[in-house]
Amino acid sequence: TGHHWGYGEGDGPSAWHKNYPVAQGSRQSPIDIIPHQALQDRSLGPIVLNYDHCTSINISNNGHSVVVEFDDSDDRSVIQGGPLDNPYRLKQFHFHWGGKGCEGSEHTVDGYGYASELHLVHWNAVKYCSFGEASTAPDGLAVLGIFLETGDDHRWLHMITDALYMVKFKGSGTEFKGFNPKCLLPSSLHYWTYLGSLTTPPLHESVIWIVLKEPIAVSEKQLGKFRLLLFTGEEEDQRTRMENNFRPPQPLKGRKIQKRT
Ligand code: SG4
Ligand code: ZN
Repeated sequence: TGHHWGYGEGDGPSAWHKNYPVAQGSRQSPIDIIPHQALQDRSLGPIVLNYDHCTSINISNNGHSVVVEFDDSDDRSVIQGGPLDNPYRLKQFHFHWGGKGCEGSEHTVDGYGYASELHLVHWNAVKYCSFGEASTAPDGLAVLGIFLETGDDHRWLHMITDALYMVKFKGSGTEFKGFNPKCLLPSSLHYWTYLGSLTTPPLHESVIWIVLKEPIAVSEKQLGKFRLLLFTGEEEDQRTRMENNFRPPQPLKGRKIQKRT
């Protein structure tokens, strides 16, 4: 902990392995998903999202992304089914995005990226006592990835983009109650799933990834509001725009991708 990392020239993804050797490990994320290589497993059920209670607490800028945190003291907001043996509790969601065009997602599909990617991070509270403990266990986390493509305005993303001016600087945050992430889901929950890692240091190989096939549409104007955020704190003289905060695809190393249509 405490190592400095970022998305810049010297401290970006290609340098992370120096402080975090697991960056070159056997189950790193993200990956390029090649749909025709994904296997349909008959035992793989649909994913079920129970986000009926609005347990969001706050929104903040942690210097790497914008994060909405949830009350995870009970099972009110969980993901289950699909590849998961237990319900996993929603802890937070955050975004990755580019500076322009159709670059910005972490996962790619047949080599193509999307403008942004939303990650809903959940942890296994049946097997582990805390998020911290779960985040180092091979089945500790389940992250639901949703692609954002540019198109029409997204009706509900405004709830978030309208709050971004409050969290412009690294270290800033504000209350953000009653937000139900259900409104950010596409109509289909068909997905790809594989075993991977956190996509930022400490890059723990603890994530069961579930990536939805169907993207949601958001407007350029909405994405533009994310790009007004800063990687830097209020006290820093040099201001750096928060953009291109994504890690590129990592080697598959023999892993199998499964799908559910
Ligand atoms: C982003 O940097 C988030 O801001 C982090 O959230 C998150 O870390 C990190 O990405 C890695 O998560 O789904 N992309 S990812 O693999 O969830 C964690 C916070 O630091 C541990 C709160
Ligand atoms: Zn992420």
